[in-house]
Amino acid sequence: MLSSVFGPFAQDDEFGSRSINPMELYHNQVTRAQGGFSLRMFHRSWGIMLIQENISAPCTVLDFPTRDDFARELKAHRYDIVGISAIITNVAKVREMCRMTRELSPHSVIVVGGHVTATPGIETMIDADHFVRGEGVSWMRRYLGEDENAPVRHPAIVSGLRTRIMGIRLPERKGTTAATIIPSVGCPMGCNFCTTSSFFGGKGKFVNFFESGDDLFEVMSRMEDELKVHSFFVMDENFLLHRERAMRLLARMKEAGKSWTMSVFASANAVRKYAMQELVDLGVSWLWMGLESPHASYSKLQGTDTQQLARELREHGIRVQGSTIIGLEHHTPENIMAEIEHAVAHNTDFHQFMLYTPVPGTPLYQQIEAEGRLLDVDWADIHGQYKFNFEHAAISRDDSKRFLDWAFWRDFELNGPSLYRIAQTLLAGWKRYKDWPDARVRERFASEMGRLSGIYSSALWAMEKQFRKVNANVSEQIRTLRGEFKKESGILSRMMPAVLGPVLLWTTRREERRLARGKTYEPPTILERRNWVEA
Ligand code: B12
Ligand code: SF4
Repeated sequence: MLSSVFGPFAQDDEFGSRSINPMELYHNQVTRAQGGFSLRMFHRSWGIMLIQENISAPCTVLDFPTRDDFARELKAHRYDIVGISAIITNVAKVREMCRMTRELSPHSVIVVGGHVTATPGIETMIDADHFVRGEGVSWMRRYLGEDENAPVRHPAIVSGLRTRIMGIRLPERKGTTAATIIPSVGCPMGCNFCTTSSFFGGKGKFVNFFESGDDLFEVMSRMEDELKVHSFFVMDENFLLHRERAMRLLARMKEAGKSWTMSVFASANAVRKYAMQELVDLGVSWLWMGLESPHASYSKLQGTDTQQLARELREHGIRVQGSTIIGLEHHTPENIMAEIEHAVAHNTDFHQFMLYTPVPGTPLYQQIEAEGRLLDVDWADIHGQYKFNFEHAAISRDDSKRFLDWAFWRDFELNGPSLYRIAQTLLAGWKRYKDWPDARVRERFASEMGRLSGIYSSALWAMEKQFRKVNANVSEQIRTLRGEFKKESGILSRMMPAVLGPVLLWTTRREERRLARGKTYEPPTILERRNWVEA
């Protein structure tokens, strides 16, 4: 059995769950200040899905169990191996799961994998047999006596589940949600704070599962068939850095007339290796990019005017998700507001803010430890969304939280709900590409506009009303955008806001009341068996 750690997640408990740290990407780290407009969704534990797909042994994946689910599964079957996947924040849950396994399934070999294994002294904290650092597919194959160098088979992964926005849960029909593709793990850029880079070898290293554009094209075509999708969430820390692979993929897409869209992570220096047109041709529709302070010395940003880059990308219909670190070494209470204003002025579609956080395994952690500046903080509270875990030269722990919270709020207040911003980007892309000669590109924007213009117009109607009390100027801008949508939409979509707008306003207000009462959301427990023969 391969299991992720147990929930519930979005509440404070003795196993390290924290209400501030829900199992939701956007609401946790990106749109958390956006109230009823926050994008809420869950993502499966892809690491164990990948391992399950690549071994021939009968294997159960148990995702987001409760403690009772985990105990029940341990008792229901005789598992030779119990593998637990976790990150450092959840180390106390791993300890408890190992204790439970020893008690309920004493014959099982316990294997702990994932980022949690970088926790200093984990061998003495936790009763497990193996701690697997780095890439897990090859380790598990080797352990089971299988060929560790066999090609990696990609599992069919629906990228997100139970998506919710404006108080409404979106319907989950086959093909409506992107497929996750994992081309590689790690990143060769080796930024000093970056845990994914250091976990898979650090500077200059990473592990590629699919070497070439041809390999990727094959995987994506298979996912298109199996999941009926045309859009992909590419889980690669720096997808665009590998230009040769991306350009070969584009050539294959062109040959086959594929009008796919892709959400990718890439550093600014990697984005700059491409002409805008190449990105659009490739179907890049969502770009997650670090926008660290202009005074930081990260090579990934060098020579790039990131504000201009963000603007340009959005003008070409590419949604930009910025990511900014709060509490870099040079930040002080005097300069940090200006740095946050600089970040917010990028006016990206989404903006993630994270505290500068020395995490075990990274060069930054070693440095701060050597300088004696690490603070004694519970692992469960070291996740970048609460307070510093180190002595900062100029900013106190409590102030770190205040500045972080302010950054989220400022971005929301000044730029409006992210849903409004992505509608803006879609419209810009549509206007630019609706008559484009390449049908693959034209169709992509046309299909999104066709499907969503009525829905966006209705959401804009509700946002305009609801946002008035936050920022009247932005509410006016939302109104203007609604007018533009009206001009560009067909007759049905033009009529939709009159009906759907008030409904969305009502559901948003209801959601805000629920949130004010402390409502939180939990991922569902999922159990999947592979190569399974009932005894
Ligand atoms: C998707 C994701 C999430 C999802 C959750 C998915 C889930 N179901 O758990 C969401 C968005 C909710 C999330 C939340 C958080 N996340 Co997160 N997340 C990721 C992300 C982007 C991708 C993970 C992934 O699937 N990678 C691809 C797979 C293939 O890689 P992998 O998981 O590492 O697995 C490989 C190996 O580690 C190993 N392995 C993994 N498990 C096991 C188990 C066994 C038995 C074995 C043998 C091997 C093994 O084998 C796998 C294949 O090689 C990573 C960044 C990244 N690029 O990895 C961050 C990352 C894992 N998250 C991180 C953090 C800090 C968080 C948050 C605390 C951040 C926050 N404040 O919002 C929260 C925690 C939420 C909570 N309550 O637990 C950190 C972990 C840092 C650390 N050192 O512990 C990462 C590395 C991001 C980063 N660079 O800081 N996250
Ligand atoms: S570019 Fe991004 S993923 Fe790569 S090492 Fe730096 S922070 Fe990590």
